[in-house]
Amino acid sequence: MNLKDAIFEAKKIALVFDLDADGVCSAKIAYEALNRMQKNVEDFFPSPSGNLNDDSLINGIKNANPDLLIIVDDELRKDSKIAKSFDFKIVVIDHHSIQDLPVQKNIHYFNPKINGDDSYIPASKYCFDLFSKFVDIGDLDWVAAIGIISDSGAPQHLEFLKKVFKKYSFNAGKDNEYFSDSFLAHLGEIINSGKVVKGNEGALKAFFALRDSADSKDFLQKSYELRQWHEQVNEYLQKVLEEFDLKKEAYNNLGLYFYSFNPKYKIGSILSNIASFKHPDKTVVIFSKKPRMVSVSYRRQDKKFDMNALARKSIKGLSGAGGGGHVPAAGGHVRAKDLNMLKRNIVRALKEAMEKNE
Ligand SMILES: [Mn+2]
Repeated sequence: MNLKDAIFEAKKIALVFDLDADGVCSAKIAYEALNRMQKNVEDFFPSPSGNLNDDSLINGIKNANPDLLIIVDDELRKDSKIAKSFDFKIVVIDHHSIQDLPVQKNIHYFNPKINGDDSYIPASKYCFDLFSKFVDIGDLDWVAAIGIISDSGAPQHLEFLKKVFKKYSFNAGKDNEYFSDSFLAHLGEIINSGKVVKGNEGALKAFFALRDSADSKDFLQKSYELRQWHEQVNEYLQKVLEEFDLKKEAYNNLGLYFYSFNPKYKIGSILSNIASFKHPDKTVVIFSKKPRMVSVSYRRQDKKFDMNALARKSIKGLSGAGGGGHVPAAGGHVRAKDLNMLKRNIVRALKEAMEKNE
């Protein structure tokens, strides 16, 4: 399928994107590219990756009634309700796992892994490259750079990032591997605070601020409320990081850390990133407990074990559970009452993986 033709043929386009900064930046790039092709997008659906089964999402799309649905930075699996419910054209532009791709005439999948490209390409950079083939979006390179840095992809895209920082004279910070203290990392954190404080609604707010911004300065001005959220989140995060050090459950023979908490904000993913970069040779699993569900973040920065495989394996047999992601980082969710079962599954799966490695 030709992406350009599919866009030109479409009369009503809706956009689904992941809640994090890479997802929001991918949505901005897709939106702007479509706009420059004289195509307007009217309906936006932020939705967490691996969770394209949510009834409110399905109903929202039904009501929007598009003839082209574009999904960015979210993995669409063959068992997803989106795949089963709709027969209009669906384009997925993603960089997550491709092991459960839907095979349907109306679904067109763009993922670098399909062509055997195993290099790590965050979705915003992949969107940027894909749309750049037929529409001029060169001025959105800084948006792609935010997505790269926020999705921990800087080491794989150093040349691109160096060019962007030089072009705009942005402060690159001291961390020349992950750019974690750079100006664009800061913008990524501001975008992420939408998801962290208000979930879907906050991600949508972050998207609108970015969508309506001509450049990075403009975005800083338009994101006033998000920046305040960011400060609140940071304060809370420092407190929880101290608690992680004191209260984590260590399985020393497995090189495994568990940490459970009742989060005030959705910081599980950020917390697991920071904790795992502090302990790159440990498998760090964070459980964010809510009344009925537990969100899970799996991290292993030295890549000795595959977190996508661990996430998928550990939820097997648990109903209402989901999970998946990348080799160093994955996420998932289980029902609260299955938490102990999940922990046992993780321990068992890690033991098996260790034995295989030996
Ligand atoms: Mn991503």
